[in-house]
Amino acid sequence: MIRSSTDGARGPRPRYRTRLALVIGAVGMLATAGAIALPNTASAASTLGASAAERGGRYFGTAVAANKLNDSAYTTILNREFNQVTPENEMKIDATEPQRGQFSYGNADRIVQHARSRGMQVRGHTLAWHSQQPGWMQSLSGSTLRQAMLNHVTQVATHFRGQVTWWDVVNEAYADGSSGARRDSNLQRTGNDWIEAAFRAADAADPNAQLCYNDYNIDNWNDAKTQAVYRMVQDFKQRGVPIDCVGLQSHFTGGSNYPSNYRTTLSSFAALGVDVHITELDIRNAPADAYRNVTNDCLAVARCKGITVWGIRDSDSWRSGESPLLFNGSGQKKPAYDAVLTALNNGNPGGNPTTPPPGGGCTTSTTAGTVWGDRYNTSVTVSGASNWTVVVAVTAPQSISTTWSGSASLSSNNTVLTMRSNGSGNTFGFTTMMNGNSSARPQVRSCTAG
Ligand code: 9MR
Repeated sequence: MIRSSTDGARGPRPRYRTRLALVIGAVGMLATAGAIALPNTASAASTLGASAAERGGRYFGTAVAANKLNDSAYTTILNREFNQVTPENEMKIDATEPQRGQFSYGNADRIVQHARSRGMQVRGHTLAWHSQQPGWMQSLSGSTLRQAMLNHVTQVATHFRGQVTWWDVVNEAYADGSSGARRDSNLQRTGNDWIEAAFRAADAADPNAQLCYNDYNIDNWNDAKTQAVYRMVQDFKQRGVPIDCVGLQSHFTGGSNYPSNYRTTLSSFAALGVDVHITELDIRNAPADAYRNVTNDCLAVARCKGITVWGIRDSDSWRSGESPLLFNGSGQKKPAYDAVLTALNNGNPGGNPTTPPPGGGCTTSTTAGTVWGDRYNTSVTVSGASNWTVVVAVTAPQSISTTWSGSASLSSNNTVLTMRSNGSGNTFGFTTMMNGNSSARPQVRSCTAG
């Protein structure tokens, strides 16, 4: 967690280690023979991630399973559509600490590498949870369990320090039903302060990560569980427990439905001074109107930073029988996909006409520039901030060769450009080498103010 002078939350920061001094000025290239000038028009974004990034620097992400990264139909959609990733199971306690004190990060590292090398932000899921505990942890109790849990939080958050933008520090700690009580679990029985202890340990291990509480069935503002989580977050903010965000899983499957007061829930949590995230969205039979409503509700709340769907194709879903996702089993876009993309493209960029998104907001418009046989130019104009950081990704084998009018960092394969304002105005540009792919065009992944 990072404290700022206003509200304690800062927007995500890219952390590419490779910083290249790039040639300033592609002016010479403009004189190259055979150049074609493209019309100077910005168009509606054609992918979920690019459109979300234009809506106040939001993200549109998906849960990812490491064992599907070899499935090219899967990765084609992942790489094209999404600018955020949550490992579906690979960062859970049973995956990362299968034996006490022995940590295992292979599959999680694969997902993180896949995401970050393409400019996608990563949500870590999850550090402390009553479920998916390895056998050794299930058998512990009392202060031994508390210490083991805190050590787990510390070790895992330290391993991924600088790579994970948000952590689901604690997952699903409240009971369903009308009690408003904590869920009974071995962790809860170590003492009611186990949640804040986990947040403090995560904060110490990765001070720059945004720390979230994540749960399901906290979507309906009138539910006792929602109210109980709200009171916990209010209490944490009042007492200075380091919490930055609340994740609403929003599984509208298995009998749960999208509630008409969902926007009230989002804005009420946000009014406590935390960001809100829709972290595991899926909706039974994927009705276009419910997906549209969720998207519009997020866009209407400035602190709603983004939406993650819980899988790509229906066949990837934990509830595949309900066909709850945006792509069918063949990877084709469903009507819900079109509803979400249209809602994003029609959305108010700042999310709120009067309040800029705290710690986040700027918007971009991308203009196609000159195209040559082997390369092409792109310019990006930023609005809503004079100091900004924009992340743009091109699709390999394409690579970025030259940039201008900003301070540039490139990922090691030159596919992800992090451009910071350098006082030379709000439009920057870059040249992309086609390297055999003449059709792909760059996608803005995020725009962050400050
Ligand atoms: O999608 C996950 C599935 O593959 C696992 O078998 C399951 C085991 O608990 O967890 C699923 O993900 C859950 C997430 O971690 C927390 N919220 C509920 C999700 C769906 O069960």
